[in-house]
Amino acid sequence: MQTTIRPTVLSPAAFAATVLGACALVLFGAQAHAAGAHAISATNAWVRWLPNNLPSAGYVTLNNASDKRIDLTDISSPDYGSAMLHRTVSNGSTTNMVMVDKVEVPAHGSLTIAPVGYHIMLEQPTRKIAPGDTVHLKLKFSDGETLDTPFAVKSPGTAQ
Ligand SMILES: [Cu+2]
Repeated sequence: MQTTIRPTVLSPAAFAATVLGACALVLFGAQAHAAGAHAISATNAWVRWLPNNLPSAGYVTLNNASDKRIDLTDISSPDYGSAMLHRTVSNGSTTNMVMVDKVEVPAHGSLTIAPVGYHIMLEQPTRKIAPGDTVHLKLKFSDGETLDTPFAVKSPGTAQ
């Protein structure tokens, strides 16, 4: 076998592939950097599932590692047509849910979205969801970051 080295001319397709490859590397590098710089992290993310297409409730603890207040401002999900932040308000005999625009994650602190208090109301599932599944919620924050967070789906009897 003999290898000959010849000057090569890249075809337009090969050239495009080379350039796109380089761009993908740059993008990957940028994302890796951004991931390391996230101020907010999510732990203990789970969904209290209810049967018969009843609304489910999402719960999560958000930790803010930065020295600035950051608000949770928007929630969306590929798994639900509707995902909203709600607060449970009780005044004596009645309990109501009110929609909340945003909620603060204090600097160097945490926000616990837990039963009795805040919840993420999840309605209109886009697929069949059952206990044991994982659903994904995109949590958007006032500093511009978006946290794609996996939530463990649990049956109503499962307390945490
Ligand atoms: Cu609600």
